[in-house]
Amino acid sequence: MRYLTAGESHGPKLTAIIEGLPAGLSLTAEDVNQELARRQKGYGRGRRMQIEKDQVEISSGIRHGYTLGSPVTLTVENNDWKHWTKIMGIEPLSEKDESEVKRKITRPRPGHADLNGGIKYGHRDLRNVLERSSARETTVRVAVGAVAKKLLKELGIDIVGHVKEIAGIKADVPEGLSVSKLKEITEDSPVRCYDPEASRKMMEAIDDAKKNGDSIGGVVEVIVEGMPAGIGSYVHYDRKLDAKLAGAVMSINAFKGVEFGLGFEMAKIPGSQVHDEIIWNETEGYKRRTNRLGGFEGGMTTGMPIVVKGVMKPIPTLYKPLQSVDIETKEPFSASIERSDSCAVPAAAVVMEHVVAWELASSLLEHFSSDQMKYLQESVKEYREYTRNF
Ligand code: EPS
Repeated sequence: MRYLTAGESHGPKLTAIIEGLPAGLSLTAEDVNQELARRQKGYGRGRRMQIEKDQVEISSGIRHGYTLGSPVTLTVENNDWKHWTKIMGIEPLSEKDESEVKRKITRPRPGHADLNGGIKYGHRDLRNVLERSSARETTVRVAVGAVAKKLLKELGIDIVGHVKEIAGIKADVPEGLSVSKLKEITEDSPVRCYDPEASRKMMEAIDDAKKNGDSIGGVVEVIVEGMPAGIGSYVHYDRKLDAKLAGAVMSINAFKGVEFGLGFEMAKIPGSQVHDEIIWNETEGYKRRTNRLGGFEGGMTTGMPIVVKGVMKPIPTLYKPLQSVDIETKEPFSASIERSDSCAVPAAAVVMEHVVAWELASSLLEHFSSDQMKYLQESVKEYREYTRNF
């Protein structure tokens, strides 16, 4: 399976095309819309989220509620586009409009794609960079991931993303909590966090950041239950599934690091307290007594829950901007101020959930190559049986 996305933050719409989905997967616009609504929530978002009410239009690949096996096209309109039709117009500008729209962005924001993107594509109006590098693109990535989540669900695989930490405030989350419990609790939290006391402090930290014209980041975690063992491979670097997941997580806007299980903590403790002992019982087959490695050994799933964390840096668009250089005059200036969110970590938890869902769904289709959901389900069932008795 593969997909492409297209669209600018203030352009008419965002588009994704998914190719390689099996036929016979039940899918409706509502399946996607409920995930888009989850991404739009979260304490700390700016005004843009009040303008948008993200809704998908599915224009190919589905008939009467089921995938056909042909490419699926998903589009989400930008409501804000109507305010940007001149600035972001597709057609050449008339002379009159040109003077109106001329205000170029020439002061790159430190930490954003502005300067490097301008250098790369030769854009002297940095709007040409920031429109596509904006995290608005994560909208259609969630739409794509929603389709993947539907496929995982039909294979008995459940997934959740939640917030572990914002601005150094850590959530107290009991170990081994089930995905369904985490979902139930975090869905009602304004910061998508299990711990109510930490949630309160996180919201205070967001208020403070907003007051100070600053932004804050955090750590999000995705947990997946039900992945069979042995997906991915140890035989070649580009077939290691944990490596693919790490790449996918790092591709989310503003993400700067990834950890599996105990992650960087492993550097501090001996092997006897890191590796997970192997056990077996008739009903469940092979298991690990603990899950410190987060569901991966040798680039392959162990059959234990996948536990992966990602760190999101504070958003680089600051109302109290840092110093930058005007690319026209080369004079030092404060960076451009663009409308922004003071904290998008709760939304990022939803984005990461969907990005991980996509990688896992793709890896399953690679392993159990199938053009029909029915055969995919049968193959996975048979394989689970095999791994239990191996
Ligand atoms: C973003 C800036 C803000 C965010 C946006 C990402 O948008 P705007 O420039 O329109 O105020 O709200 O996020 C989204 C639009 C979204 O859907 O998540 C940026 O510069 O990355």
